Amino acid sequence: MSTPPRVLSGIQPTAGSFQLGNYLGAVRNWVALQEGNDAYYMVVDLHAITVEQDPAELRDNIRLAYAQIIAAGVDPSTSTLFVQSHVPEHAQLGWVMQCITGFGEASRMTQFKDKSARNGSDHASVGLFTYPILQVADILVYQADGVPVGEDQRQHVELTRDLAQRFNNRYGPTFTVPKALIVKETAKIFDLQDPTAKMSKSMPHGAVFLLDDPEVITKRIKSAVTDSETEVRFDPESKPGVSNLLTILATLTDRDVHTVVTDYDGKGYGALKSDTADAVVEFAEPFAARVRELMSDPAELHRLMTEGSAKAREVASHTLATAYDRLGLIAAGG
Ligand code: AQP
Repeated sequence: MSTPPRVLSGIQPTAGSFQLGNYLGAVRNWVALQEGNDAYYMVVDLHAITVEQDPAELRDNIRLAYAQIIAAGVDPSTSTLFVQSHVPEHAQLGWVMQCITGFGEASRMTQFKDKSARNGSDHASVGLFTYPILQVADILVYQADGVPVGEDQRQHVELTRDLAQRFNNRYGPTFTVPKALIVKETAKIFDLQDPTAKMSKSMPHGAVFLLDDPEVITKRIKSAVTDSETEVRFDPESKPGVSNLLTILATLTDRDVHTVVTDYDGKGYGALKSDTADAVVEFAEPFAARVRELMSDPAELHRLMTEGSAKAREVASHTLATAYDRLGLIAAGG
């Protein structure tokens, strides 16, 4: 029997709740990818600290992120679900990868430019600058075959492939060269107040947080920015607000967006908003209840984290030891 492909992905604990885009664009696919793949999913807490975090909030957010991944449908007994900082090999291999990355090469990563501009470039940390290289290590340390990511992360997977090949050429075959799994039908969800920007945890005014109360979620969606026309049509260029609502509704109800549009023949934006709000609440209510249940048993949550990181370390420690050896480092005690 051939071994199933290994896939890997992660999410940052940068807020107490996932926003709808995190779920529809990422975690929902993780659930589907558990089938037929050897899946590794993680809460990337070391990436979250590239910007300043309040320690008490971060601690809560790591647990909440872990619980939300399970509540969304990732099964920790099927997938390897862990917290990045529990596996020190990420940071260790991250250093190795930094040492084979050119400064110019790192400077060309567009996400740094975007994120540092958001935070004011004078305040951007070196960690934010090098985070794509830590991401390279996150992927290579598990010898992942595929990385399910959104289009915005394609450049980072390219960097991963370049660095894996560079290392392999210099020191001998060590790393699997992974492929980006850009899931075509992956929904990109836009900000409800500025539908030209992606929905983001760090832009709370235009985001739908899945752990918010149903009334808050409904109010958010009902006050989404649309346009001055009345016709419900899928046209992301000229009707980004309405198209975003259609994408949300279609993805949540597993329908094609063009099929959804036909339901609104002769109906206005009010009906679309109301149905979209209902669909989000229908998902979010049981999701939040499951998260509360998981959070009410911190010992069990911690046990799952510990088990997940132990499974992850079995692979990561082996890869790191091989990479160190290829580089000419001497194993301690060996
Ligand atoms: N709006 C979105 N539409 C589709 N996918 C999205 N993702 C995020 N926003 C959308 C996907 O969610 C996964 C985890 O994201 P992350 O938390 O690791 O980083 P991010 O992309 O920076 O997410 P946020 O919510 O915007 O967080 P902050 O505000 O902290 O930067 C990724 O696969 C991402 O593509």
